[in-house]
Amino acid sequence: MDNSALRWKIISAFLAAALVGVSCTWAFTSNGKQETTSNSSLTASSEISGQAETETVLPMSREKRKIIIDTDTAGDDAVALIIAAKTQNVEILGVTVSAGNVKLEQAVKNALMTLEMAGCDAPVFAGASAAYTGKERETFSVYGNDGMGDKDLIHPTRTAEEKSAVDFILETVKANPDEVEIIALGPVTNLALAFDKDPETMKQVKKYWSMGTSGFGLGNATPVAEFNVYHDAEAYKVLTESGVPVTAIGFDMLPEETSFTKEELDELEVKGGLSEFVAKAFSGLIEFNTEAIGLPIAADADGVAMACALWDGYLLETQPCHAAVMTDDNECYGQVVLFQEGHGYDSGVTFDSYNFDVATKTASKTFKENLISILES
Ligand SMILES: [Ca+2]
Repeated sequence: MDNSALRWKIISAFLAAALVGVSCTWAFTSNGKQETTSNSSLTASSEISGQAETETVLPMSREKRKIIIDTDTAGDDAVALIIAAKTQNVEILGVTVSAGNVKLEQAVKNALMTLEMAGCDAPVFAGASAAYTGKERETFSVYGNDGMGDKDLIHPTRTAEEKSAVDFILETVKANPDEVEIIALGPVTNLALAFDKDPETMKQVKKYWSMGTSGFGLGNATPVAEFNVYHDAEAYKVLTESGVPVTAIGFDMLPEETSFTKEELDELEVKGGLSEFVAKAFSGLIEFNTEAIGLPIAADADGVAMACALWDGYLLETQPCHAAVMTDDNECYGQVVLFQEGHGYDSGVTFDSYNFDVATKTASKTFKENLISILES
């Protein structure tokens, strides 16, 4: 299908949806939670030549968005990049990279390769190779040594831009004040360094999204810490204490229905194109989880975070919190303690600011179906 035909199908479907009264509104519940309600469906029916035909409509952002993606690119970041590249009304101004899942050079290559596969020419900027404190960062990938399943997928034809990630972020935000959203999929070292260099400009970011924290569940790096925060808790502390609005999608937003089974990935792999690319990139995670937890499944934290940020009707509920990041060198390193707004604590503790919105409910059952539609588009 060429682009114009695809565009017309999407427009037609949305007009049809509008006629049956689609609505998507923000509301505040009595306990202070933000809630989105939507009766929109990501599939729409149309009548062609007297025959009913159901067509899948790609998930989209109804508002035009300008985004910067900050990533430590491995398999699940790759899926998130593909989602962003393929979601309607989203302009990726640039992709900034840090070490995390894999070392910086490998993460940059993974980002470039993924964008090429997705047909996206957004520029890529290399950022931090070490943690915010300057310590060499130990990388760890559950996606194989190259972060992409060790399937020899990585042959990008482009290279990263000369400009540093921090300079790109600051110059871009300055040129588009209160218009740019930053979606962070890895340790937020690049963002913390940008806050250090020019905090006033970083306050002109429209909104920050973070795949980070364990939400209200357990961690994956340790029992209390989620991987991205654990890899640079000092950087995360800079972000949470800056006072900017952050929406965090924690590790507890990955219910089983968002995970792929080995059989599902095998089915994707034979389809070729982006489906095969993602299936191969995730093969390392299947192997890791089979050994670590006895389950041959692949969850996609960054993909889910991107869906929360960009897809209309996917993020259903958030809880405003005050976030306190633990940075002492002990078993609690990387834990984020979430004080909920509107919740009375026996200690009587309250805070001036509850700028850290934590995802508590998503349309998780739609994630895989929508992602597969994107991979096949
Ligand atoms: Ca990541």
